[in-house]
Amino acid sequence: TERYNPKAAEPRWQAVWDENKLFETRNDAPGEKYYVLEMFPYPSGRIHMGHVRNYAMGDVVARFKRARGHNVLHPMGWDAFGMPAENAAMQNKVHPREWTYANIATMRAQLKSMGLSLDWSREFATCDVDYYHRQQMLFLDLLEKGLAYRRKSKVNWDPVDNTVLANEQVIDGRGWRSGAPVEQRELTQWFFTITEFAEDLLSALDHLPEWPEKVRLMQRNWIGRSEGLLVRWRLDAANKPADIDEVEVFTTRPDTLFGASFVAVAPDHPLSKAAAAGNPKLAAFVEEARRGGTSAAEIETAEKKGFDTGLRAVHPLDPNWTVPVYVANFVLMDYGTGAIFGCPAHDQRDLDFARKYALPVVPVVLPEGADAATFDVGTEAFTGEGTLFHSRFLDGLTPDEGFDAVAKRLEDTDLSGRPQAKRQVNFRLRDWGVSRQRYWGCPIPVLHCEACGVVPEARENLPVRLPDDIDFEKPGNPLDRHPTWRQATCPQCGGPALRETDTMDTFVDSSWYFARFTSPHAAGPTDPQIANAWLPVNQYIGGIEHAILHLLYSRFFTRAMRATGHLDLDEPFKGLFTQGMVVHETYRDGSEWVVPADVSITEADGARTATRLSTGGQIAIGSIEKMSKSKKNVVDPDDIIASYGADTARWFMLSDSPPDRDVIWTEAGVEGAHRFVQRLWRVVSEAAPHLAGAAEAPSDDPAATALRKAAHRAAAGVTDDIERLAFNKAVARLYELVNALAGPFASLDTAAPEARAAAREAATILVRLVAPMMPHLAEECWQALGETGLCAAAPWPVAEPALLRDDEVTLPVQINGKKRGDLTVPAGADKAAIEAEALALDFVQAALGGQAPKRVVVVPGRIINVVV
Ligand code: ANZ
Ligand code: ZN
Repeated sequence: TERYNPKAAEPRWQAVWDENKLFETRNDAPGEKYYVLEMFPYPSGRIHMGHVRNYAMGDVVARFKRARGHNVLHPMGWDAFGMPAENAAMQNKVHPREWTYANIATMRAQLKSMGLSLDWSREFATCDVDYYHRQQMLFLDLLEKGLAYRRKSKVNWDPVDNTVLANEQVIDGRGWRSGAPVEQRELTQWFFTITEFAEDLLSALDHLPEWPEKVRLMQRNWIGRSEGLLVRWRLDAANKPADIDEVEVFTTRPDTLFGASFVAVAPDHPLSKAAAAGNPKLAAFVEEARRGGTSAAEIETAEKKGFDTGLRAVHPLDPNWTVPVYVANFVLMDYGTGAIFGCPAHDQRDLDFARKYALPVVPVVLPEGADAATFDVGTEAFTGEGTLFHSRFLDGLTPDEGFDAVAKRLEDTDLSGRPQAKRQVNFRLRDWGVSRQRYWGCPIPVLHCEACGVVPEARENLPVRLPDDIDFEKPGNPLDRHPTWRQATCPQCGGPALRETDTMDTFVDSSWYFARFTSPHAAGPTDPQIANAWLPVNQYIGGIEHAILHLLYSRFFTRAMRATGHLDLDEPFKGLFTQGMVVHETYRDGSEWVVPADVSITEADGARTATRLSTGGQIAIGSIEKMSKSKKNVVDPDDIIASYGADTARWFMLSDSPPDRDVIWTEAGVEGAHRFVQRLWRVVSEAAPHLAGAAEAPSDDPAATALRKAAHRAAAGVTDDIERLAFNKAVARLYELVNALAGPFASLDTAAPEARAAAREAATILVRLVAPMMPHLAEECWQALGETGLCAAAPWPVAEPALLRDDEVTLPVQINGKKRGDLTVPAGADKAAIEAEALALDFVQAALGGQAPKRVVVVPGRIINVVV
C-alpha cells in the first residue's frame, strides 16, 4: 500500500469534522457532562511546542471522554489583553488591537492544523468588547457587594517618563525605557477583597484531591496563615515621643520572649516618623529605606539594615528590662502590625541583625540532647523544637506550651485598661490590587464626579469601550491624555464627570473565562444555571507557572461570583494537571546561539557532533534547556507539522516521558514517532482487504483468542492509562499492540473467516485506541477498514472481562514454608482440585514419603503450602 500522507489526510479530516460540527457542544446534549480545559494562550504571535504539548494532552482527554459517551465541553479562547501589545504599538507603530487580532488569526490557524477537537463556536478573546463588557458588569457587582474598593497603595513611579511602571518594567530598580531610578509613589487604586476569603481559600485546598500536592502546598504558603500573639510593649517614659506610649508587635513565637534583644519597626511605621522628627540622620535612613523595593522578595534578599531610634521599649514580662527600638528595612509595614520583637538566637534575620549591631544573643530553646551550660548559636539561628530554658516561669516547657503560657499571662495582664496581649491569626495574603495604568486592558467602569465622588457607571451605559484613536508617542497611559474619552456625564447628578483611566489587571480576565465558556453568548457574565451544570471544570491542564496567582484568583472569583449570583459552586477546577516543559539541546557557534533547524547531528562511536548547515562548520552542543527564544533552541510546530504531520507531533509529545515531567524534543524522537505512524498505517491498510470478508463472530480457537486477548487487554490498559493521564503508558501499550498484531495480520490471506473476524475486531479496537492521540490517522484507518461513520464519533472499545482473565495461573508450592516448586492450574480451579494436583507432584510425594500430610493450605491465586 501507499505511504500515509498526512499532508493530504489531515486537512481533509479536519474539514470533515468541521462540516459535521462534530465538536460543537450543545449544553442540553445527552450524556454526563465533562468539561476539559487547557489554560488559554496569550496571543503572542505563534504557538510554541509548550502549547502543542498542553493541547495534545487536553485533546486526548476530550476525545476519550467523548468516545465514552460524555457530553464534552472543550473550548478555546485568547487571553488577549496585556503589555506586549502596547510594546508592539510603541515599537512597530501598530495598534494593539490590530496586533492582537492578527496574532490570534495566525495562532488559530496553527491550532486548527493540530486537529484539536475544540468547540470553536465558543471562542472569544478577552479583548472582545463582548467579553470585557461582561467583566465590567462583574466589576459593578463586586463593587455593590463590597468586594471591590479603593485605597492608596504604592506603585513604581518613573520620574523621567512620568508614569507608573508595571513590576516587569522595573529592571534592577530602574525604568526600562528611561533608565531612571524608580520611586515608590502612593496612588489610589482599586482592590478586590481576596483576603475576606483567606480562611476558606486555605481550608478548601484540603478538598481538592485531584490537584497536585505541590500546587496545594504553594497555595497554602502563599496564603500563609499564622497563629500568633499581638503583644503591646510600653515605651520607656524617659525619651518617648509625646503622643505615642507603646508599640504593638505581632509574633508567632511569644515563647521566645525571654530571648528578646530589640524591637524593630517598619520605616513607614508611625513610630519611625515620630522618632525621625527631631533626628535628621534617622529621617534620612527612613527615606532611603522607603525608596527600596516594596515586594516581599526584594525585602527578603536586600541587606538587613537598621537604625537605633534611641527609644527603649519595656519588656512585657519584666518592668525592669528594656530593649532598644530600631527602624529596620526588613520589617514590612503591611504585615502584622509593622513592628516586631527580635529574638536573635531563634530567628535568622534577627540573628544577622543582632550580629551587625552587636545586640545580645540569648538562646532560650535548648535542642534535645544539647547541654544547657554550653549551648550557643553561632551564625545559624536554632529554629527547631526543644525545651525552653533561661526563661524563668517557662523553663522546661515545650515551645507550644510556652506560647500558651505567655499568651495566658499577658491576656490577663492589664496595660492601660486593656489586656497586654491577644491572640491573632494573620495571613500573608494581601488584597488583590487590580488597577493598572495602561491602555490595553478592561476599563474600570467608574466615574469621578466633583459633586458625588466616585460613581459607578450606569449599567445601561456599559460597555465602557476603549477608544481606538490613541497615541503611544509618549510614555504612560494613553487614556490619561486622550482629548475626549475621559469626559462623561455623572449618572448620579447629571453633571460633568471624568472616567477612571485605570484598566484591570489582565489576571482578572483569566479569572472567570472558564465560566464564560459555558454560555459565551449570555447577556450577563454567565447563565447561572448552565454554568452550574458544567462547572467545576473536570480537568484543567496547564503550566506550573500558574500554580499560584492564576489559580488563586480564579478560586477567589468563583467565590465572588457566587456572592453575586453568577454561579453556585465551591471550586472552579476539580482536577488539575500541571504538565512538564518541552526542552531541547542548545547549540553554539562561538558566542552565537544556533537554531536546531540549522544543525545536523551525526553520531559515531557513541559520540555526537553537530554541524551548522548554513556554514558547514562544526559547532558546540550545549546543555538541554527549556525551549526559549533567547537560546534559540526552539522548534517551530509549523515546521514539524509540515514535515511529519500533526499526528506525529502529538504522538511524540505524548510518548516520551510522563506528562508531568519535561520532555526532550529530539529529531530522532520525532522520526521514531513518524515511523510508527507509517507502520500502523501499513499494518492496518494491508490487513484491511482481508478483513472485508470476515465472519460475524470471531472463532474461539487459540490463535484467534490470543489476538482478541491482546486487543482487549490493550483496551482495558489504555482506558486506565488515559483516566490517570498516563499518556506515555498508553502510547507504550499501543506500540506493543501493533507488534502483537503485525504477525497474525500479515498472514490473513490464508486465514479462515472466523479468524479474520478476530483480526477485524482487533483492528477496530486498535484504531479507536489510537484515535485520541492521532485522530487523523485513525480516521484514515477507519475508512480503510470500511467502517461506517467517523472514528471520532465511534464509541470507545469496551474490553470483555472474560478476555482479560488469565487461563492458567502458576502457584508456588511450599513444603513446610519453603518454596520447592511450582504448580500450574486452570484459572478459577477450586481448592480441592488444586490440593489434589499439588499432592500428586513428584517433589511433594517424595517429601511425604508415603505419609499423609499434616496440613495443606491452599490460597487460590497465591500459594500452596504442604505441612509434613
Ligand atoms: C519573635 C520571633 C522569635 C519571631 C522567633 C520569629 C522567631 P509568619 O510565620 O510569616 O507569620 N514578623 C512579624 N511581623 C513582621 C513584619 N511586619 N515584617 C517582618 N517580620 C515580621 O512570621 C511571623 C514572625 O515574623 C513573627 O514572629 C515576627 O518575628 C516576624 F524566634 O516574633 B517573630
Ligand atoms: Zn455627580
